[in-house]
Amino acid sequence: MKVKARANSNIAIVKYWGKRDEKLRLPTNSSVSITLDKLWTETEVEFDKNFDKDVIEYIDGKFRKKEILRIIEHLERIRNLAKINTKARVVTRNNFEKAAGMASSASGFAALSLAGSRAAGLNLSDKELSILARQGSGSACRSISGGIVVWHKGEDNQSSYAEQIKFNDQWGLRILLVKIKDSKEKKISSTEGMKKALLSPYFKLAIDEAEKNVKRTVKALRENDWKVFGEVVEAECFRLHMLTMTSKPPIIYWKPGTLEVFSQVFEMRKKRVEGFVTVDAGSHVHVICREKDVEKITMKLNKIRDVERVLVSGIGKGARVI
Ligand code: 2P0
Repeated sequence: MKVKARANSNIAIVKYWGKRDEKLRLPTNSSVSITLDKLWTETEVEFDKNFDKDVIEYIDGKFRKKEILRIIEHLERIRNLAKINTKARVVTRNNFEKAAGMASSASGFAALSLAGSRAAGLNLSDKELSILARQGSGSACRSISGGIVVWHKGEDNQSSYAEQIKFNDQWGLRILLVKIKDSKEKKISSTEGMKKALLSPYFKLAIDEAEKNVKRTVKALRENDWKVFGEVVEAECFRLHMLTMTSKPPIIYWKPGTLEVFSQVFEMRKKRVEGFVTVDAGSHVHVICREKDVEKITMKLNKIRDVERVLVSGIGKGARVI
């Protein structure tokens, strides 16, 4: 059977940065993310008895060997669940550049989990899909349900999954994706970066803080408390990068343009144009703001020399068959 699915990417506002089980991808802390409507991966999976091996195709680019092996490993998980041993053909494409701190593995493994499980004859619930996607890439479990999502760190494989948070958006929440020029593919993958972070002397403190920030974020969303929400978004960005910078050896993902964006966003806030910054394992900045301020912030950031473009995203939907 052949099934095609689309999954949107997500930006973490409480960050995942550390695993307590490498194989199952169980995280050291819970996290929260916003699904992005502008960035997505589409993946088609076909299982056929006539195939003698798995074939993985990436439209508009090439996968590295390591990436292909990781996708085949995920097909194995799906085959085990469906109790089949048929080989598959996978065709995938992103509408954005992969591995530049823009979370392609999140939308990628979410789309693969949905298309693959359906093509294998399974009809998994969102919770089961989230558990499956998590094993392919941690952040992918947050791209199943859509909206704003909390990933419960859980105790074991079955209790570590993500679900949508109830949120009545009175802000017109927008995410500005600010691409910094000359940011080639990131050199240190998140998987590698997380291993190095375990050696930071601040690791335990950072984990405790993340759990508190999950609670603060959920409360701020429930109460529509913009100030607290924004404070936590930025605190989390700096908690993550404090960990990367104090890793052994240190990792610095930022570029000069990243800092220039921070500086302009902080300046605008003094004039009540309120955006809050967050950065993943790369140099690009995501500015979280309200609809009323989108134009002013976008115009200002587009003037920065090191900014290539600003893309305005709303809150995205969950993974779906197309
Ligand atoms: C996050 N990131 O919470 C954090 C913040 C990047 C910075 O999750 O090893 O690709 O595949 O489980 O999910 C990126 O890490 O890592 C990520 P793996 P993943 O979004």
